[in-house]
Amino acid sequence: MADKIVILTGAGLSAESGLGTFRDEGGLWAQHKIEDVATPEGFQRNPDLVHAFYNARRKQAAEATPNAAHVALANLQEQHKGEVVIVTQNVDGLHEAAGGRAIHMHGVLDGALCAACGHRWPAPAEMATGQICPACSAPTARPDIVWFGEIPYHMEQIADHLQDCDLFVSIGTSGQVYPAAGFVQESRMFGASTLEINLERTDTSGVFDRHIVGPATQTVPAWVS
Ligand code: BJW
Repeated sequence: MADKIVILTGAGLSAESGLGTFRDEGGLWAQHKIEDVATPEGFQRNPDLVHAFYNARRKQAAEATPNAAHVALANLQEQHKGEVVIVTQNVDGLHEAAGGRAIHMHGVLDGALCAACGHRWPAPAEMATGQICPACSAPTARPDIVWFGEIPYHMEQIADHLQDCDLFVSIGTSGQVYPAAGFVQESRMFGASTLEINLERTDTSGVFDRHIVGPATQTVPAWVS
């Protein structure tokens, strides 16, 4: 196997742990308007609605357990002779619950962020409008989630990893949201070979060198072994 591997994961990885994806039939975006729950403007308009959306997802994620794909990736990180970097778009903690490590580019469900001063702290199970920031005392607590129009976290660190990886693998993501959707081209530009693992072909499948099609709990353990 390649020396340095960068793995991008998306909602499809956690689907078989019972967490809904966004764009599949009946997914989260079929039930909620993106502009209402996943933009800073939506939060300004109706913070109660946004808190209710993330409180429900926080509860669901806390009850979920890692599946065979999370475990296989954690084992790969543990056993691979080279470096295995996981960059996840997922805001659940299932990589860590499986014993792995991940760079959370879209934030975390169990985090709170002060919209005024940027301080971050562990979120209570239920967040509510007007909760006080422990650092600056402003009533501006929000979920520590990267919404549309905001800059994802750790972009410099991720760019460095993409530049010196030998293999880039995308697992369970539709490739519709940037900048993550552009990582495959970025890694290719620097000479990496590329592999997509997904339940089905995606809009960006054409860019990848190789594909493995099927449910993550079967395809990922088989690829890792
Ligand atoms: C399985 C499976 C199984 C199922 N096994 N597979 C035009 C207008 C306005 C903005 C833009 C624009 N063009 C581009 C933009 C930028 C915008 C964007 O990309 N918009 C697009 C919609 C066009 N992006 C942003 O605004 C980002 N910020 C940004 O670009 O800043 C500028 C900047 C960047 C870098 C440097 C400097 C400046 C921020 C994006 C934030 C995304 N946030 C969300 C919501 C918050 C998190 C949350 O609430 O959970 O993140 S959106 C949502 O989509 C979530 C996800 O992380 C993200 C990706 O979704 P994902 O994971 O791919 O899920 P799905 O459902 O789409 O796909 C699931 C896949 O799994 C499918 O392919 C299935 O087949 C598969 N699957 N079961 C294997 N069992």
